[in-house]
Amino acid sequence: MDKIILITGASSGFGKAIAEKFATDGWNCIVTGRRADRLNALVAELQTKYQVKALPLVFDVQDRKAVFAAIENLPAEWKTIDVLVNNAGLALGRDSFENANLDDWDTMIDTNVKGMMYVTKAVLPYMTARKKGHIINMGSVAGKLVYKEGNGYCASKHAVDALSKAMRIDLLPHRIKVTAIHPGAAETEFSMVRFKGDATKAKQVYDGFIPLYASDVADIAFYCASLPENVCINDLTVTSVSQADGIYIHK
Ligand code: NDP
Ligand code: 8X3
Repeated sequence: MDKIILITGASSGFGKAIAEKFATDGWNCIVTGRRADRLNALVAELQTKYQVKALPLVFDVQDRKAVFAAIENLPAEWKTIDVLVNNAGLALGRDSFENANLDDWDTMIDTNVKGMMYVTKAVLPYMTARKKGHIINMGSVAGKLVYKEGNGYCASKHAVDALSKAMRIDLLPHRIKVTAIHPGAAETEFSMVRFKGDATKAKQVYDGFIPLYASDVADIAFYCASLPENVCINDLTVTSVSQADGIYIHK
């Protein structure tokens, strides 16, 4: 099958927009997440609107066995994955270190760091066998600078940054590209998740400035994956015009 992309966290935000963007160019999409209803609706949209093949995979990236089972059990024609987007992730809470919730820390590290490692490890054999592939990791400006009350989330995204560098070095002999994209504040479901459903707090995050949108990040991921075989964008930080880095936002 021609051009296959696997996107984790495709039930919402960046991941969903990335699937839609690649589908406009004829890419067949494996879309993953925990919410089956959302993924099924996306698959129907991709098939009817863009006429591509699409496959939903429902698993929690924190669950190592489920990750490997889902990917190992892919039909053979879906295993020639050209692009893997490690996008599933979340922030939970915005608390000072001494007040932060231990379960929130566990979930962020297990999802953003270990989940990304499991999915990559499960997909890699199909890429190394072909000496071909592109891994795009979703970092954050929070992985470049630590901000106040960002402790666990910032640590997890710094780990994504470090692991992207590590993958890039170790995968050189296999000719696998590794791109880390580090977006600034983008209006998705991210803040609703971070503030555990508190819509007022979530909305306040984006008040008074122009944020990024999911489609912006999707366009960038698509650009990174559209370059000639010999070219790899290694690391890319992107913010809206209102933001300089993980700390300075002009309101
Ligand atoms: P959303 O909350 O809109 O989307 C997050 C996605 O991750 C959902 O599809 C969700 O699917 C999936 N996900 C979360 N936890 C798990 C899990 N345990 N197993 C499988 N899938 C999971 O947020 P964004 O689109 O904004 O976030 C996407 C990525 O971008 C994250 O890694 C985030 O840290 C990063 N990011 C976000 C920024 C922002 O300002 N929005 C800026 C910089 C980086 P489901 O719930 O169905 O499992
Ligand atoms: C999400 C952006 O600034 O909330 O990674 O950390 S920020």
